Amino acid sequence: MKRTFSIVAVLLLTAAPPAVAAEHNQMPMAGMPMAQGAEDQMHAGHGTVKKVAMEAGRITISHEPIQSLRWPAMTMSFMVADKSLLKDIRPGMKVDFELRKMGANYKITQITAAK
Ligand SMILES: [Cu+2]
Repeated sequence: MKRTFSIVAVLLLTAAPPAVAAEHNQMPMAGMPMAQGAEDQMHAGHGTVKKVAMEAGRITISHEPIQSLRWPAMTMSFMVADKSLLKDIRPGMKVDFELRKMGANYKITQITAAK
């Protein structure tokens, strides 16, 4: 057991985030169209609300394809950047929303009833 732990520790140290980030910044733009700048890019989505979990800051949406992310239509659960975004949102509503990559996940940064 102890031995397993030390191997895991070595692997974690090897993959230390700062080294990876530095390497990533030095990559040329060519050949990686979507990756660079994806962190602060906005993506617009449209869909129907299936479930709202305001306390958890989560919402489930059956969304249409999102071209800018190359996502097909699907039903999925999203975190919202701020729980208060959900205060007027109810299941069954058609909504327009904006996604932004925050850390490892895409979070909803704006959501309104579709016009
Ligand atoms: Cu999706």
